[in-house]
Amino acid sequence: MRVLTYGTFDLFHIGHLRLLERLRALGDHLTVAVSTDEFNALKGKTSLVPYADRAALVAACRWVDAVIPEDTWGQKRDDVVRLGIDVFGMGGDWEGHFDALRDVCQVVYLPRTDGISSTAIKDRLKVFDTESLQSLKSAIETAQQVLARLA
Ligand code: C2G
Repeated sequence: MRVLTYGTFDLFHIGHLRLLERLRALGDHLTVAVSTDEFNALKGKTSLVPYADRAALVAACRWVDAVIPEDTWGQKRDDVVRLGIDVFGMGGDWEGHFDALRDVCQVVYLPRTDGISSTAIKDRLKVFDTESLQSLKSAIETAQQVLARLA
């Protein structure tokens, strides 16, 4: 059974890994279509990691047998037919979005892994960016000045 999925896979994390592991377990071959940087722009997403590196990281995953680029929303049906896909699978946040493919393959939505996302990782990293550190520094200086006046 050949399985297919799509995604950005920015900052490859355990949620991505657990999804790919479960999708691979549905068959004996898993193809992952990784969103190109240009397609990400269409999705309104900017990834920190460029396409070539995101694709290489996904391709290195033991559960992945092939990686192709995802350039458009509309390529899924052609990919399913061209690649002889039996099962199309996505994480649960996409529940119902791809049911139209049910005439050419099985469609499954698997529960997401809680507590992790590329967005959450980026937000946690934001506290270390120079602007945030600068405002923290000036807040500390202000507090020191107030304390000095109180002393
Ligand atoms: N995912 C997950 N658990 C998480 C985070 C993500 O199971 N904690 C799943 C998502 O549900 C998705 C896959 O991992 O199926 C890839 O997630 P993203 O890289 O965020 O992909 P997305 O932006 O949803 O792109 O045409 C479909 C799109 O390309 C999907």
